[in-house]
Amino acid sequence: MHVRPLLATCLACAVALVTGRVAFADEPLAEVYIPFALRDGFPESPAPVATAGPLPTYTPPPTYTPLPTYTALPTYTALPTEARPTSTRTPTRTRTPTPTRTRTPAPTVKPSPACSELIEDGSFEGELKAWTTLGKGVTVVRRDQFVSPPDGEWAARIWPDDSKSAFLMHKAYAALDPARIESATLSYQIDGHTLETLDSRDSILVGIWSADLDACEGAACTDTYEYVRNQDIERGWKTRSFDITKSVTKASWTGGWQLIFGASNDVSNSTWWYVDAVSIRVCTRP
Ligand SMILES: [Ca+2]
Ligand SMILES: [Ca+2]
Repeated sequence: MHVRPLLATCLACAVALVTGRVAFADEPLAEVYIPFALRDGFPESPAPVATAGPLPTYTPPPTYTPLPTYTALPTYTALPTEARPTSTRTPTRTRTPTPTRTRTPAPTVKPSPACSELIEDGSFEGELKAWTTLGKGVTVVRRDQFVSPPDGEWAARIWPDDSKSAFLMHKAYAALDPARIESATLSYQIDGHTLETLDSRDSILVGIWSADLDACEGAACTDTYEYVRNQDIERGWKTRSFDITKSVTKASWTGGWQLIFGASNDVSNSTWWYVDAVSIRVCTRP
């Protein structure tokens, strides 16, 4: 048998087997290939074919479960330090030292300064014996219906004429030693009266003046302690007091010093003054 035809036949058979058609009528076969099993006759019984057991049940692999996403652990935060409570223990009481008693020294007994009165007849009860006057209109008057002296029965009155001035001056003293003078105080009582209706027409001054006006000039000769104009008059007796230490110790007044009351009137409507209880009290250091 030739191989080529046999292959063609077998191919046809195979096609027939596959397609279910028999092509034997159209294509004569020179030789039909018969398999050895068929050529040798069919076996009486087919060889038993091992029966395949049931397939094992398919067990699917376990479903893959993804691992949980890694979560970073929280950062460790240190626990706060516990505040230590402040001790409430009461501090130990400090003993207050007892102050040392200081012995108070006994006060020094200061001897009283010796004081004296320089004005002679300051109450004018002796009719101007220690006084001098300059100009007209200075006199002493006794208590009557017009005047009531505060000291004794008499007082000095200074009543210049119109357009005139008048002065009442106590006798002079030499300058006192400033190192020895504790104080020098001038005091007096004064009562002014006026008929003047205009301001600053009449006036009176009270001061300590140089006893030698020719030895000094102008304001350097006078220390005025009071100056009263007619419109400033307060009716009734008024007490005045001044520290005149600087005046009575003034060495530049070579002729000494003296107390002066000086009044002045203008052309009309005169003004007059009563003066009493005049005093200059000087206290010296022991
Ligand atoms: Ca008097
Ligand atoms: Ca006048």
